[in-house]
Amino acid sequence: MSTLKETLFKKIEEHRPRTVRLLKEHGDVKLSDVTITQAIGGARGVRCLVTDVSYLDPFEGIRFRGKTIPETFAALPQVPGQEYPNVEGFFYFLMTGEIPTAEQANEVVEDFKKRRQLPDYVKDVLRAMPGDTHPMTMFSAGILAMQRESIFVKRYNEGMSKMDYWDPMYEDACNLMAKLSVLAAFVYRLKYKDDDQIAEDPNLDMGGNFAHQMGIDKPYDDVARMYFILHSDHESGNVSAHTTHLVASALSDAYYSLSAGINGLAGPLHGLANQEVLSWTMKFMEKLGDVEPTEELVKQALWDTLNSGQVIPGYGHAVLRKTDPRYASQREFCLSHLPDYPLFKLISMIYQVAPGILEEQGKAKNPWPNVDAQSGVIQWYYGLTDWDFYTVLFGVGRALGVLTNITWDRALGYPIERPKSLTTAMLEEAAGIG
Ligand code: CMX
Repeated sequence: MSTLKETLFKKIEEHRPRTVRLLKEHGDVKLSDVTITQAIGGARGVRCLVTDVSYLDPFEGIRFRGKTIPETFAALPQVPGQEYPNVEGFFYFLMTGEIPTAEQANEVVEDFKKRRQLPDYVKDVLRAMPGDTHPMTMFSAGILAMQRESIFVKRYNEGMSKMDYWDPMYEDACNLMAKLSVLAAFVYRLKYKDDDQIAEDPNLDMGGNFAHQMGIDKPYDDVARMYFILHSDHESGNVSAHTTHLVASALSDAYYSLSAGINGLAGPLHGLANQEVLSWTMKFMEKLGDVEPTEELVKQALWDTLNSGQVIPGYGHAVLRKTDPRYASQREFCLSHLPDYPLFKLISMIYQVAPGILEEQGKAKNPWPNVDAQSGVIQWYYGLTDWDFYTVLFGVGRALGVLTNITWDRALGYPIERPKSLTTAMLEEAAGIG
């Protein structure tokens, strides 16, 4: 058994009695009352999900296993010649809550290398899709096509104790996680580079091999590492995490569950916002022609968007009430790597004016930028200008968190999810107007 799996098992055995005790001795303790606004309004703020993988504070932002983003980057083993840690070591941390040693992180790097071969039939499925298929559809279809590989299904059909569910779920999670960046690069080169594929490099970790298979030079390997880690997890209530968890709760395997979560990520109010940000910005620049962008012109364009009933992509959040630290982290990267890049300057100008405009409009509860407002400019700078691919990058990263979560869901025996619905007449009756 690998060190990661052994450590995970130890953590699971330590954790199980905590969940059992809460259920047995304190199951009636109330966490939330649900209002009519919450029932109609997307369950905002209803506290009814449990995860220990990450926690999102509205003002501080995300903590992975108790650590902020800077603390996470500082704690993970540094790799000589790299600015960012290996994604594989971060996966170890998310799964177990323990910072791996360099050796332990490297063990996951080597393990994932053995698992990352993309089956040929997946390539055939993707090649059969029309050329104008959205890359998120291709990414999701590629994941779903691999469902026949599920070890969970095989073991389940053989007859397996509930206590063992986590083991094949973990194996599926690792097999998938190892393949996702290879799948993403395949989709990219199929769709935008005439299917001119680049063979994987067995000497490289996930970030390095991804950059290599995308055909983008250094430091894109570090960009990929940073990007995948930053997008990994945002507690459990966001659409991609919640969907993956929900589907897995029916004991659907990791392939079914992740593909479903990726479909949720493909919505413009969620992960697709990163493509929308670039699309909005490029349309704005196109309209300007040779005219230099100014704050006044940006303000006008933002108002035009709002007045036409559309949202400003990359701004606002259901939980956050300040600038997203994932935005701040990418902004720091830009300030050190591309401070004078015109597109970065424009994105910074939007940051100067958009929050004020959203406040003036008075609708958005959070006028500050989220992760998606800053990510596209980095991709663009390194030559990845096909912005409809950006959400696939988000998807590779998000898988780190959601696959960890569904492994723990099985370890802790979380049941099939099934909230209760009411009719409108019932709400009226509860409100005393029925
Ligand atoms: N531009 C314009 N209006 C916005 C807005 C924005 N960026 N953010 C919120 N609003 C509006 C909402 O549409 C809503 O309007 P209605 O009352 O007419 O329905 C009102 O403000 C209140 O919304 P809220 O409670 O502040 O925000 P929600 O929790 O409902 O939605 C989110 C959150 C992210 C969907 C929303 O802020 C939004 O649409 N942002 C733009 C899209 C985006 O960047 N999404 C990415 C989020 C991060 C991610 O998941 O990747």
